[in-house]
Amino acid sequence: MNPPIKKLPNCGKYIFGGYMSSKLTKYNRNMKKVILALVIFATVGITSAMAQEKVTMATFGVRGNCGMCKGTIEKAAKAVDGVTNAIWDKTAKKMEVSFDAKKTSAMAIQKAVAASGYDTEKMTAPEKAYDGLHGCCQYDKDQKMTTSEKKMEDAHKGHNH
Ligand SMILES: [Cu+2]
Repeated sequence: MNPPIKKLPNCGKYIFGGYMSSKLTKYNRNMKKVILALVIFATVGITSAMAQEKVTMATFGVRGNCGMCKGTIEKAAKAVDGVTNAIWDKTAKKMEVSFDAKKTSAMAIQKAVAASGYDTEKMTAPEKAYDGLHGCCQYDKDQKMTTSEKKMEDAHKGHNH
């Protein structure tokens, strides 16, 4: 790998010095390349982030029981084109989604989730899909879920004021 070093009497030092400095320049050139690459990387990253559509977030209620439900619900939502994230809260029976509003809508995501067997705030799961769920996942159809609009009302249900 080393470039051949010519062995000339009394000149060894110079040649070696030249070799070292050429290595150093190479190193500097490589550093420049690395820095340039980083700058390009950062620029491309920033540009694409700016070009990216604004992420829309939505929250809606989804019924379900367990971790298996969570998997199915989130998978169904994420399968919708434009959805970037979906998190279902087992306790609150609530779904949080992030999506590109140019590609999809909260309603379309609710439809997809319902089609997988789970009732959402606005969509009821088809009987067939519900029946196809694992026994432990067949949630109570009257199960309370956190709804985006009726949160206060629900919280105040049971006590009069
Ligand atoms: Cu389940």
